[in-house]
Amino acid sequence: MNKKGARYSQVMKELKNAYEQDYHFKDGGILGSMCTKPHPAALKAHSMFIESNLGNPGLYPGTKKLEEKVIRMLGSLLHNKNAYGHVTGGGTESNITALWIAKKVTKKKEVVFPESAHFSFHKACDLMDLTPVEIGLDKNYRMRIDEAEDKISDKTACVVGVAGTTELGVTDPVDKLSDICNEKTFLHVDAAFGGFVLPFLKELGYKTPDFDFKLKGVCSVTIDPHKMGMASVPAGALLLREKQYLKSISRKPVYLTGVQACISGTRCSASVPGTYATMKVLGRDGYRRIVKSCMDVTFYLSKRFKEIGLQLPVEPEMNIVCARMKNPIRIVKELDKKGWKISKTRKPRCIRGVVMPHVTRKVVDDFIPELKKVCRKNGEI
Ligand code: 0PR
Repeated sequence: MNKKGARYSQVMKELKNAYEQDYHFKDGGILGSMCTKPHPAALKAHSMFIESNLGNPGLYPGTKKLEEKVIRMLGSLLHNKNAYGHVTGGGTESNITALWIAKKVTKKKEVVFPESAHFSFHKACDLMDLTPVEIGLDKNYRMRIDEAEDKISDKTACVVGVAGTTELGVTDPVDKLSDICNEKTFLHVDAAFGGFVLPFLKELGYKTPDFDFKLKGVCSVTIDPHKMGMASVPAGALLLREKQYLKSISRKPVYLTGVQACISGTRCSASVPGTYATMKVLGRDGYRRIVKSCMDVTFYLSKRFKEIGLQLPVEPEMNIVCARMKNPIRIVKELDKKGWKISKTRKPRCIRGVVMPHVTRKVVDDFIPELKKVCRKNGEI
């Protein structure tokens, strides 16, 4: 820092320069992100509540009430109007908190999750000295239930099922996990991505698996408003079936104005009104329209992948499409140089398109010829 403050206009010029170096959803080249341009209501609400800090809730009773309403709305989306929980900084924080609760409640150490689970579960195991027990995948890249059943034991602190895997967007057989856990073993569902997709796919008439509190064995669910919920970053949420789960991690520091039952102390709370405003303005109809339009583009992208001779490991179940590649790293690198930001997967080796609302048919039409050239050059097709 300089001794003397710099000119405001000079600093703003620097910020503008940095902003221009970033990639933006509106420019169309981002095909590998699970986030998108937030809804205008989120932007407005977020800037309005920029001072809020739910780490000290007594000072922000208005924001606190909005958080309760957000939890109720998310709960009703996930078949539990009476769910407990809080808004977090995202899927990682929600997943770590879920395992923290499971550890406290059960006093056990093993966490059973599929190989396809997000790496936040490994972070959680590292942090809390829990033992990961990874389960293999079936031919559709879902958790193998026979293996899970074998490995769930009296040492299990938590079983995790994923509703919308990060890489392929498939959903584990959570109904079967719920039966196996039978309300005795803690079952957490990571619906960070799928939570704002599956309920609306169902309303659109798709055959979708049950994954939420409708299933008796499900104890907690991660759902991220900052992904398909169209809210401003960072906005995740953790929902819990029982009040005692929150109590197991709560603290009441004497110098603060309320209880904290979460990892963060001071926390970014502007995303709470951001999420509230977005959910209220969109309503179920709004989300259904968004999911429908993402799925239309998803099917279009998968058709165009096949037309240029690529193979899909699975047909898309939500708005994620993967195409097999011998060398996805090289393909992604070459596309990157041309301004296309698509991601890759480890298992199976693929390039991965996440069809968020900013990925339109026009984006696909511009992308496919470039992809074809790169694939031809590298002997992929
Ligand atoms: N659970 C699942 C199923 C996820 O897909 C993700 C994130 C998480 C948990 C963790 O969520 P947070 O990143 O909110 O903590 N999946 C993406 C990933 O890590 C997130 C992402 C978002 C990646 C935007 C890129 C990007 O531009 O790959």
